[in-house]
Amino acid sequence: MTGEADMVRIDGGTVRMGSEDFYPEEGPVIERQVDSFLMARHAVTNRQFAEFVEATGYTTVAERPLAPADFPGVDPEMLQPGSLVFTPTRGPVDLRDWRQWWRWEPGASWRHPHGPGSGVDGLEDHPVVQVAFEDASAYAAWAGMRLPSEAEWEWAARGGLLGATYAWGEEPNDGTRANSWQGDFPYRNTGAKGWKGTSPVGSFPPNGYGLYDMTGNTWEWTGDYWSARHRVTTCQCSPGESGRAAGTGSGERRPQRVLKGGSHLCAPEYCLRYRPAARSPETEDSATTHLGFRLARDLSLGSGVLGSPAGERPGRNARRGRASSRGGEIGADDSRSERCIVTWKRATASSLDRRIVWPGRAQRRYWTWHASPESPPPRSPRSFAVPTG
Ligand SMILES: [Ca+2]
Repeated sequence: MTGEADMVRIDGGTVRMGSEDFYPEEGPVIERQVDSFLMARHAVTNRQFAEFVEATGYTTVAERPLAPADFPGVDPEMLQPGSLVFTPTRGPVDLRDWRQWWRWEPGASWRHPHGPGSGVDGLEDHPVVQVAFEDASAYAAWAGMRLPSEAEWEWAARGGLLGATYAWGEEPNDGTRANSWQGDFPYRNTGAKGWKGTSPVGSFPPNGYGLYDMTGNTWEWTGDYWSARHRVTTCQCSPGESGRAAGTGSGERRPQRVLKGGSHLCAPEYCLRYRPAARSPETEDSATTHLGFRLARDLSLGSGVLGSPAGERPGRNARRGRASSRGGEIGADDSRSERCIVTWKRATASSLDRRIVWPGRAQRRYWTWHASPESPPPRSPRSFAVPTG
């Protein structure tokens, strides 16, 4: 279990979140107050997640069958458990079509990150992947902690180096600073320090606060609902704006959360998101090979668990594999730094809904995605994977 010994005290302050210099979702730059808190030194590892599963019998979202009632008209045979897996291409491809390197893999889960033929033996100290938001929240509740808010995450990622492009300064990653893609995306990866894919936590230098992999390795869940732009600071407790409604976009009925930090797939020519200001959306029930999480905690004990689905208790319903993230009750915005519900405009001007048919085995699954020029995230019956690195 992630315990206090694994945590670093982060003194609070005013974080200037975002950037105007890269992708539109990072703007506008806003200021947020962050209270002092504890942040885990590293992401939750396979070893730690296995302890949780062993103790609770928890079944992750990717291991559960999809409910036919949620997907009328889809062949029930296609609703088997699975998740999204990255596979390098043979050579250069059109980078606008993420389907060439992402595939839906039946049987893929945290135990079998790349599908039934793969496992996590020897990867005990790598970050756990193929975990959905509900899974991360359940682990956090079990450990008596919570997920960090987006503001806390960005504040911690900067490591005291305020205003810098990267967590270490202004120079791009040369492969020694963080686990991001080295070579040509998505077909030739020479590997950061030789690691292609995830690397053991602690393999790369920590940031100024002693935190590992705040850049790269895996993207990490935060407790915040996604917004296509940083929210304006006007804070109105409007009862009409529930977190659920606000966190969805373009007709998407499943809430999305903010991911931070970039991953081992971040390649400058495709996705320069291994920066503290970078952010990415993910639907709560998504699981991929490049997405994990780390824990945070208030300095004072007895606080609630940020990011835990409303009413969810650790361990309960776990064996039944209840698909509670779909259609479940989602409470108001639980961002600790932004307690009241804020209103903001959903940026849909550049969005585009399409309907596609996934190739191969899952051909009859209907996939749609909510596309924008920089990051067209695919949406599946379950996953709304981020094609960014
Ligand atoms: Ca990371």
